[in-house]
Amino acid sequence: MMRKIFNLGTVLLVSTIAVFFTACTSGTNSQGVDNANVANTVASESNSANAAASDSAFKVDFKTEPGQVQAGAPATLIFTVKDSKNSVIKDLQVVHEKPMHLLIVSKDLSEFYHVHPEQSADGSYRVQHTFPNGGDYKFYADFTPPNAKQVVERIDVKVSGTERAKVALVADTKLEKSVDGLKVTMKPSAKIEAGQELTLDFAAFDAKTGKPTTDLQNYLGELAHFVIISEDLVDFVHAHPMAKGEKMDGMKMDGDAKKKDHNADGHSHGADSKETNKPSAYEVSAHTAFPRAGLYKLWAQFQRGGKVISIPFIVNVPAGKAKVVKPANVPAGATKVTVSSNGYEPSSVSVVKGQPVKLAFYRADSENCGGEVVFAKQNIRKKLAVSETVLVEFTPTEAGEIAFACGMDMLRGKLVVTQ
Ligand SMILES: [Cu+2]
Repeated sequence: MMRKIFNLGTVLLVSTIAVFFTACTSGTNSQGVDNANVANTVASESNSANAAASDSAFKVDFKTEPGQVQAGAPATLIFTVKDSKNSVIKDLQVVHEKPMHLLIVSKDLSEFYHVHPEQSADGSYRVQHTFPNGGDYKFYADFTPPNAKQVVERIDVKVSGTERAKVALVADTKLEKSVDGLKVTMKPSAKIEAGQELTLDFAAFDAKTGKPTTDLQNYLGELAHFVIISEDLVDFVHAHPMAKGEKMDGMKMDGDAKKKDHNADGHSHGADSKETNKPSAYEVSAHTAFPRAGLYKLWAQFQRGGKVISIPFIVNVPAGKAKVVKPANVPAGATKVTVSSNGYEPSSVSVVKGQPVKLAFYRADSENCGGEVVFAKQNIRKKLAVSETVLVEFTPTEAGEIAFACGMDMLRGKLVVTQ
């Protein structure tokens, strides 16, 4: 019994990390190269912000049966995940009830599919899918290898057969959509602009009566799933709802007490309307950011009457206000640490036990989630405004490593304390 409880807790913790990891890292992927070629084997794009925290590299061997996918005919999509030593990884973590989430879009973003490859005996993950039209499709295979961070593998697939006319991507003038009897509104908590962290607040209504829905069902363990993709297909965000009133520093996970709290939070994701202090069953929020200026398409997925309903929104993201960028103001004796979409630079600083440490954090731009720096052991937490230089000072009392991270525990660095 104890063991069961522990396992459940682990799964919840892992899945909650994945939510924020996804939303948080989107900016770091914006520098990724969009490979337009049809590729059968694609190496994982390295995630520079997290390179320091992860020493593992994964790749996905992708193939289809038949080898050339035909519009209108079922095809089996086969993904084999391998580690850097080329051995097949057979035990991907189950995140939101599935080991792999596969998001498929047509290159004009007018078609969207969310399917789940399942493991077969040889360790590959397979799913059957029928493409209605010929043309270019983009796959985002979202999975988490054991003891590793989430990986989003991008794969280009060409489907032969008759192509339909391209659908132009045009920003919505009204953030209210009805699909299959479900009306959903979307309200951003702040003005949408590149790099701005915000929450998107969704409310679901019965399209006929106009009344808030009371019959939404959990879909893959959550009340809703959100997928956001940029027009150029480079940025991909797979986010999940946060409980109402949940603060970002709820993500802090230093120490056992916090972990326990956090598991409790995990249970509240997915909104049970029968309990008080929980969001009602028709409103959900996603914490995210649109990394760059340009058009984005977003799909909010709900389940009702056993059917998954995808509600699309198209938003135009303007460039962030031009900010007066001040150069770093590093006092004498301080070590400058730059915070950007590359993470902390340097990410490791050598210091000496018993000698005061003076770090000058400088956040170069807003296109990263490093708005706060946390030294958990030292109980130091400082806000980092863009282009301000913020000093962190203390004296290490023992040799070893002292970790620091952003408020969401995504960007990571360390001090190496020598005797
Ligand atoms: Cu999924």
